[in-house]
Parts: sequence; C-alpha cells; structure tokens
Amino acid sequence: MRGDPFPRLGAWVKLPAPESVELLALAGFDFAVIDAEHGAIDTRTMSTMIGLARGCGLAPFVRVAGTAPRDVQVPLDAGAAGLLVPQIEDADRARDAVRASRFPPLGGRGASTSGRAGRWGLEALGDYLRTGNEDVRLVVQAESAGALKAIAEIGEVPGVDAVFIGPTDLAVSSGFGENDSALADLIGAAERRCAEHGITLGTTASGNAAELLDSRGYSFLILGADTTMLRQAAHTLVSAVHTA
Ligand code: 3PY
Repeated sequence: MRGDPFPRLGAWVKLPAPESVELLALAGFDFAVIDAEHGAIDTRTMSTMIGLARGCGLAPFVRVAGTAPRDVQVPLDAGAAGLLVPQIEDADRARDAVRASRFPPLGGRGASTSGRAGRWGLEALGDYLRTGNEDVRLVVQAESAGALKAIAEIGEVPGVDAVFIGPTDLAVSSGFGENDSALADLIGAAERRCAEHGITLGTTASGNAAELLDSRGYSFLILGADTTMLRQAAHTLVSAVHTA
C-alpha cells in the first residue's frame, strides 16, 4: 500500500529465466525489477516472473521501455507491484507516465479484471481500480542534468510515488565521468531537494548502500543485476583456483 514503506533492497532481473526471481528472494531481497528496457525478457516470461515473485514474497517491479499502452499495460495486468519508467526529463513526461499507468481520474489506463491484477476476475472492479491507483508504485527515473534540476517538480506530480536517479545514464547524458565531482554535486543537490520536498528517492548502489540509506536520504536501492552477480561469483570461484 502507498502508506507502507517502500521495499528497500532490490535487484535487476535481466536474464530471461524465471528462476532468477526465486534466487533473489532466497537471497533476502525485498523487490526485483524485471528489466524490459534493457535485456531480453519477453512478456510471457515477465508474467511468469511476476507470479513467481509474488509467491516467493518478493515485490515484482517492472522497468518498462516507454509509456506506450503495451509497454505499461502488460506488466500492470500481469500483477506488477510497481513500474519504473526511464528517461523522465520533466514534469510533463512524468504526467505522461501517470496517464499511461493510472486509472481515471488520475490517468487513462484501460481496465480489465480478468488478469492477475484483477485476481483472474475475482476482484471487485472498485478494489481493482483502487489497488491500481493506490497500491501499485510508479517510480520515474531522472537520468539527465535537466531531470535532476527538475526533480522536485517531477516527484510532486500526482500519481508519482518515487524518483529513481539513474547514475549511469546521468553520467553519459551529462558528459561527466562517473567519478567526476560535478556529477556528485548535481546528485547531492537533487538529494537535498527531494529531502526538502518529502520525495521518496532511490538509486543504484554498490559498496555505499549504508551511507545512501542512513545519511543521504534514499528509501530504496537496487544493489545489482542477476547477470553481474553471476559473473562476479563465477569469477571469484575461478580466480580462487587460479591464485591457489
Ligand atoms: C542508470 O544508472 O542509468 C540506470 O538506469 C540503472 O541501470
């Protein structure tokens, strides 16, 4: 529910293997983000992953490729707990994301109770609409200098629940190196604006998760991807033998 705390620790699911979500649940993650922007996950696999995640107590989020009805409606009908919408430049783009993903009066999402989101037709229409507008989380991604400067206006659009700062796209689009102090200043200013405006904030984190959560105001973090976790763990095993 929107009043509930945001799930805190998540991971990207990039492999088109439903078992990835099961493994992430066993590892103790709170949510998974099935990545339909990058990666090779088709809608059939996405739907299976959403059902499996729910069964394992892992909140299934989907990062959509855009705000076209098919991008947004398929994961929502399949029972996604939330969406991440990439490349949101300003409040107008955030309003587009709301229009695509919320039911009237907030937006223009089409209604169908016959999917998992409507408990396969069991849910009363009113409950289905309330869940879609109040419980499903809409997270918009701020990934450019312009988006970070407009982060308060973006985060305050009615229907948006949280903003996610995408550090890689931000570094690429702004032309700053990933370790450039100008990039850190831009992100620091955005963090302060979110704190002042009470905007729920998330990002990706590697070794600095505790600092981001405890002193920089982040509510949720994506700690890595199934692909990179597998590669790193495999590399550690192989190098341990090579260096023995
Ligand atoms: C970014 O860092 O730009 C992201 O979108 C996370 O993959």
